Amino acid sequence: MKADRRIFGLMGWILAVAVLAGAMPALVRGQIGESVGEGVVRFHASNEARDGALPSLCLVTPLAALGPVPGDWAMIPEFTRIQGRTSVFLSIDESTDLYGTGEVPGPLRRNGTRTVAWNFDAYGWGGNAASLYQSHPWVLAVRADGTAFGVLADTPNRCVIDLSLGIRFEADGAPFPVIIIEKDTPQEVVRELGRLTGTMPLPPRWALGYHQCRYSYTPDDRVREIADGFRERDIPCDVIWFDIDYMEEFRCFTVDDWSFPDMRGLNAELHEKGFHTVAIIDPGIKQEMGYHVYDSGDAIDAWVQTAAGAPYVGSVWPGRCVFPDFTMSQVRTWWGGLYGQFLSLGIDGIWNDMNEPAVFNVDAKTMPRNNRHRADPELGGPGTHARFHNVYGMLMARATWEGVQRSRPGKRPFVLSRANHLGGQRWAACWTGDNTASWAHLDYSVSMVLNLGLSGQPLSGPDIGGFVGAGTGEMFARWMGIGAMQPFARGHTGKGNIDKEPWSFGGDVEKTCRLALERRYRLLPYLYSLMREAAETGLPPVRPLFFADTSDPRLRAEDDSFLLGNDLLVACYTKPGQGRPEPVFPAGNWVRVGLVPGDLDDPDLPDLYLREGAVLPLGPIMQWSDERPLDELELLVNPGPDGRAVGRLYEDDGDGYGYRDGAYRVTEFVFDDEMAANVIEGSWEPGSWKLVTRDVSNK
Ligand code: NBV
Repeated sequence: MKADRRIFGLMGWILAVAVLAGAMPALVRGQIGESVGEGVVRFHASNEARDGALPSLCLVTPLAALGPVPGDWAMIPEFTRIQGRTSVFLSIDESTDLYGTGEVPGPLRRNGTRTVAWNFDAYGWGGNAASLYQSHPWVLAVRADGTAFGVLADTPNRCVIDLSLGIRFEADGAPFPVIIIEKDTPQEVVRELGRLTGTMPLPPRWALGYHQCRYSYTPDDRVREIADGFRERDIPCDVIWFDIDYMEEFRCFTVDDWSFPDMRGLNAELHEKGFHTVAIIDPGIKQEMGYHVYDSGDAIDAWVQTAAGAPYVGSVWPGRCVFPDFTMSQVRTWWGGLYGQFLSLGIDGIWNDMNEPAVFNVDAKTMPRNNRHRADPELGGPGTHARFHNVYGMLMARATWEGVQRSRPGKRPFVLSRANHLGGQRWAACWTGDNTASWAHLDYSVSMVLNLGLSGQPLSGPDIGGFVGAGTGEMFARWMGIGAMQPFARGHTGKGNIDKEPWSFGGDVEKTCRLALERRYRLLPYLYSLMREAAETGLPPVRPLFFADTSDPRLRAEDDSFLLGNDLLVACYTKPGQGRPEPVFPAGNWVRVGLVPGDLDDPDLPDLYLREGAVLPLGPIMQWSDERPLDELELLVNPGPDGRAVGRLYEDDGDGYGYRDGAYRVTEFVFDDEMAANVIEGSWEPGSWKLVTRDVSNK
């Protein structure tokens, strides 16, 4: 007995020394919880951690403590400190399903996965990649009974999200708080996430059309050829993109006047034909005296610094580059100011790439973690790159969005950003980076867009057709079919790769692509209504099947299909060959619908099913989103057992901010033997419609 006590005493000492030396985890007792909203509680590791907490970099506004943790609150996290890292653990029961974690490959259901929130230039990423370009330290959990909670690790630092046994966040740097949202449904949790981290601003309607990109369309005549290629073949398209070769030796905010002697004239021509254009801008600024961006940035000492306080120089496309320190508002204002003149060339939207930030020829593929940012006090003041790495892209997108907004206050900015962070939907849409032309990547694209939506980002999509590698015509056709049903639909491919326009794989594939895009354009009124809902509430347009019935266990891991809004089920086939498994359906009579002549017979298009009780408004096929006013609507109706069906439509003039002053209209369509169209919100009166009702129920 005595000997035992001595052994335990000795072990106790060894443990204590190990903990003090930082080699063993130390359980932090006495975590502090405080209510910060209805069903929202924030926990800190301790009083000291709370008092010393740095400002949040993902919340819209700091959250004030409103009172103690509610008495019946069940989700209590356990904080541990391990070797300078903080770990927070929440146990879950076996039947709880986990989602979110942002831009991640693999299945929709995240139980058992490990993600590392660390923005990373992941060219040609694989299915096991732990880190891609964006970081979302966020998990949505849905219990067997359909109630749900969400856990947000409020840290910008590199953060491991380990879902192998419960929910564990482990991050470097200072102790961080976690925010737990507890609600009756996953939808309410996602809406609350939108309230806390912000929602996407309503995009211009043209951004919901089809986009055509490649690295790069050059010179100007090639751009004309592509644009005419769409119009001559009657394949709908709204946007043509300029990748880095439009620049003069990759200097941002310049145009190579050999390839693009009249950029302004080219854009005017494209506008004339119904196209908008988007141009790429990277963060790496060529270190070269006499170049206006370098000179003006240098004059305000704009660059991220080394630990020794000199401008950090890294190599990217233009060679030796410096990088704007977007953590300073003065730098964001300067950067935003560069867009005025640039956009006056007739460019409509901006694409921010390489903003993890990516740096060539260094092992970490980014700048050193001990680089210095001279952040403003509201971001917590100066700090290392380790603290600001994950928000670098988000702050760049913010500077861009704000600059574009200031340059053209009457229009809605459209910005696409490769790197981003939780909350970044306020400033940029997302594409999933340099994917490959493989069936596996087509498959990932479905669950990625779903999980991004469940992580606050409603406007995302992959490079349709795959960026790296050729792929086959069949794969391209399938990809266009699915991509056309996702929020951001852009075809893109890498330098030196084969052509990947809708007509590049021959007549049959071209026909499928035309049908896929005609479907999208018929759905634009519905998609635009969903975007408005996302902007208002944070609910994404692309939703997991389990949103239709949160207590049906069959739907929880389903990621071969998704819901567009609540009313349309998109059954995706992401394997080669025509064998189609029967989709899993939520309860009710889901009816397969055709949207354009011929789509029901095309084996490469995903099948679409309309929910029982829904009215789906379809616009006419247009070659671009504003080709003509929305004066004809076909209403697809699938009446419920009571013979009724309901649908909604949001409309405004597609750009600008008139809708904020009431220049919009929400119409509710109620079918009960006959169709009634009731305007329930807004005062916009664009003219009258021709309405045609089609009952698809075969009843
Ligand atoms: O700007 C060129 C590419 C771009 O096309 C792609 O979409 C980005 O993800 N960019 C990366 C830089 C180099 C890629 C090899």
